[in-house]
Amino acid sequence: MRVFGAPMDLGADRRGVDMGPSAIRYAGLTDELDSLGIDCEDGGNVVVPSPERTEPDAGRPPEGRAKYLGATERVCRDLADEVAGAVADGAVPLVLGGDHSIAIGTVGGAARDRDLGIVWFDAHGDFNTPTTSPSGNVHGMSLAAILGRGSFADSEWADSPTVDAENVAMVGLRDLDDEEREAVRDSEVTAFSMTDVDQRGLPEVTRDAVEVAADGTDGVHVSLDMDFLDPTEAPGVGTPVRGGASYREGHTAMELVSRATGPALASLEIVEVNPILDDHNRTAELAVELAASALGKRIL
Ligand code: DIR
Ligand code: MN
Ligand code: MN
Ligand code: MN
Repeated sequence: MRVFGAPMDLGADRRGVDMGPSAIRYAGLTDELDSLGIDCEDGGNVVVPSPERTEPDAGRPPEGRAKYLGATERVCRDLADEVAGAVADGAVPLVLGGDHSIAIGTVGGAARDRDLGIVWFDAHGDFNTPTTSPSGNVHGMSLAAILGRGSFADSEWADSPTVDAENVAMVGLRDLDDEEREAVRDSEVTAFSMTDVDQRGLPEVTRDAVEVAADGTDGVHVSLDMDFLDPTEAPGVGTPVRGGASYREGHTAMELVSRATGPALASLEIVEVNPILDDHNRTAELAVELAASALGKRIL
């Protein structure tokens, strides 16, 4: 396992998620993984320019708005190279965010030489494009970018990731923009909202999601936006939304991910931890616990 930090906050309005990787390391990530017997090295952080020294309109899309797109592309290209390097060395990459725009880099690297499916745990769809986004924030567009939707079809990301929409499952949705909702409905992705979780239970939904991602692929990438969890458990996130997964549901989902994917867990990322809004680092501590569950830790 190789850990990378991506202290990225160009993709979101609120400053603070750039401190996410530090907070998660401070919460004891590598010690926890060591105690599980996982051989874990820390590859350090990718370099992210500060917004004060970055031109928001550089790399502007032909239509619509995507703030800091040029700088985001550069960071994601670097991250993709690091992640692909880890994979080439036989290590499973674990990327710490940073806002969710970094998923473009993580997946770009993780899927460079293989077909991956994705399970995307998130309150949000991250399915906007520059023309549908009400905010212009790239963290709300990252899954659409990964799938090359809209104007992202001609963007030059690190490496065109080998991800088919039919192998993407979203879990935990409860806050979609209007056009984004239509885009999710019209696409080939499988979307499980919190209504599905309420009605069918998280274990069943998670099993289905993993099956979608694993079907015919070489492995599964798990992207965990900490706002998947309810803000009572994870208050330190960029954009909290009520009605999320409970503490136990979070662990159950991650345990099922590891049980169901086994050696096929290709890569993992944990994003949107915002220590400024947190309560004594509990969200980062929860991120460490959830990483451990996803990587095989069990109560008994
Ligand atoms: C909103 C918020 N849908 C947007 N997205 C967030 O800006 O596109 N994604 N918070 O994580
Ligand atoms: Mn997200
Ligand atoms: Mn590829
Ligand atoms: Mn989110």
